Amino acid sequence: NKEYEYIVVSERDGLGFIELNRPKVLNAINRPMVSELVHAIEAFDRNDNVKVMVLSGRGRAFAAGADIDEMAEDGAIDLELLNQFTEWDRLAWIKKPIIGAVQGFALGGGFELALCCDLLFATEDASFGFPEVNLGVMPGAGGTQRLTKLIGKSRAMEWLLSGDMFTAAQALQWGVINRTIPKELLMEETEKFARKLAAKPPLSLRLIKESVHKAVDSSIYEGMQYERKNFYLLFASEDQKEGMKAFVEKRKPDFKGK
Ligand code: CO8
Repeated sequence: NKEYEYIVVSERDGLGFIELNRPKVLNAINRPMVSELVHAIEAFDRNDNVKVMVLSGRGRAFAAGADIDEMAEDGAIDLELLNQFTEWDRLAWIKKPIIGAVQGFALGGGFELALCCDLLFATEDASFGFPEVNLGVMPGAGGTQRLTKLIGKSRAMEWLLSGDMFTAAQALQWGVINRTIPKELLMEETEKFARKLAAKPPLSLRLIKESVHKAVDSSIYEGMQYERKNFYLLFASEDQKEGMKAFVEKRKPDFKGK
């Protein structure tokens, strides 16, 4: 873990933890942090001991956005040549479930990072927003697309055009997050849920995640063909045989991830 400067990673009991670690600047996401994040998440994705990942931020924010200092002087051509989002976009290809545990601010790029998670748990005092409009820019890492697909045009417009911060209660009501949790219990409850998922057959988790992603991005017909292929594919796994046999024999299944 010494290889990372801006994040902290750890692994225990089938779970991979990634914590953003620039608390003094509310975990503002600079470019090296994106590289580290993608590197760490991809490493957990390949690590057989890790079934589920948990992403959180240290200090009083999940992440207050991309690092404004870093990009303040950039020009459009600098950004085009930098092509920084090729790395970021790889987060969309991660196979294992990622649970985001959000406390404090999830703003701008920090909110976009949260939207890359499969499930979001947040403290009651968390706040979410896209303040880019107040800086003369706009989201650039999927915010306008992911939020709109998630909550629909009208609500996304309100959020994105106003730049306002919304409460966790509002985010919950609009279906952006899965649940709110009292602050002192956030990590405990998130971990409990992650453990529950980690006990499931990993191949099912992978193909369910992949199929749900497909639904966001395709017609019902196309998505259902995709779902069916994944459904059939699971019948090639030992875990399917074991899961169904265990049910018939009225015992607990012993899943192997194969
Ligand atoms: N970038 C750099 N530094 C930041 C950022 C940021 N996004 N957010 C906070 N900080 C720093 C502050 O400058 C301050 O540093 P210092 O102590 O040296 O002055 C420290 O964090 C603490 O912040 P505050 O003193 O401002 O704390 P407050 O509690 O008063 O305010 C706020 C908290 C309201 C969250 C405030 O810090 C704020 O408005 N931050 C900026 C939020 C923002 O505009 N975010 C959007 C950034 S643009 C963006 O994300 C574009 C995404 C494009 C793609 C990204 C891919 C990764």
